[in-house]
Amino acid sequence: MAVLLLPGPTLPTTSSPTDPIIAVVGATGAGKSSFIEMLGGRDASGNKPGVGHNLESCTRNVTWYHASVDAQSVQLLDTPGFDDTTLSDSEVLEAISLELARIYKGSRSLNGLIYLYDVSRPRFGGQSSKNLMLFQQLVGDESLKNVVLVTTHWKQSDAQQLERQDELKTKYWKRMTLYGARIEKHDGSKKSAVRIIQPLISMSPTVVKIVDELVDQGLQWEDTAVGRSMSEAIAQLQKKMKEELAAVTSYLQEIEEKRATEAHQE
Ligand SMILES: Nc1nc2c(ncn2[C@@H]2O[C@H](COP(=O)(O)OP(=O)(O)O)[C@@H](O)[C@H]2O)c(=O)[nH]1
Ligand SMILES: [Mg+2]
Repeated sequence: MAVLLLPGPTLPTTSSPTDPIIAVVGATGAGKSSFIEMLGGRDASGNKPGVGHNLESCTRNVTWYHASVDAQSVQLLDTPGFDDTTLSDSEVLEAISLELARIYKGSRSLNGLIYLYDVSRPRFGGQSSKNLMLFQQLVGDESLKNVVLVTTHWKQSDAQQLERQDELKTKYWKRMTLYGARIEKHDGSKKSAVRIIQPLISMSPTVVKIVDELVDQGLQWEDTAVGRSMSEAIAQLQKKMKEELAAVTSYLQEIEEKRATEAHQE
């Protein structure tokens, strides 16, 4: 895939070339759009983000919002969730990557990334693990200092959530924190959203790994770390489907042969 920088989603008209830029990522339903709405985010037409939008997974679009955080103007990038390794999720990752590459060509880079994680999810499964790996490959170790890992969907008196948060801190997110990523808890309030985003706003912009690979190194999507992981995952999926199809075909053939033998005996 060549880095064709087609016109991307419009930045709100209120944006200034010096506004800090923050991307909000995470699985579908983690609370990305809610987080942006909580900060008063509006798109170029003045619309709020579509919270709980079940069409999100169909649109696969990244959307820019403008917000004012303690009188500081910021640009927020709302992204679809890269939830599994189907072909369309590869498209989601591509869409995010291409938008970041596009703004980089216009001399703009991210000041920060907010990675939201729904702590009420029963367990950190294979999907969450894949998601996290892809996120790290997209960002790269050097930009992890510009990342905040945020737990959302906190419910009162749920001890398991604390256990899960502990597990994230000591296990799954440990590596990222060693590279400077922060961990925060979002209670769903505006105050909490402001507290989480505030330190990122004053950070120096960073060139995330995928942008360096696509633009500075001129790599094709397939040759980037994320692109390679996606191709491997898709190849595995295709292999599995092929095997399943072969098993079904052989089963049908067996039935057919059995029927033919029975018909012959009658
Ligand atoms: N309890 C709780 N619900 C939340 C929280 N954040 C989002 N939601 C709800 O979760 C659903 C999905 O949120 P949304 O912002 O659309 O998630 P997105 O897919 O990541 O953009 C919506 O019904 C939200 O109201 C949170 O921190 N706590
Ligand atoms: Mg959303």
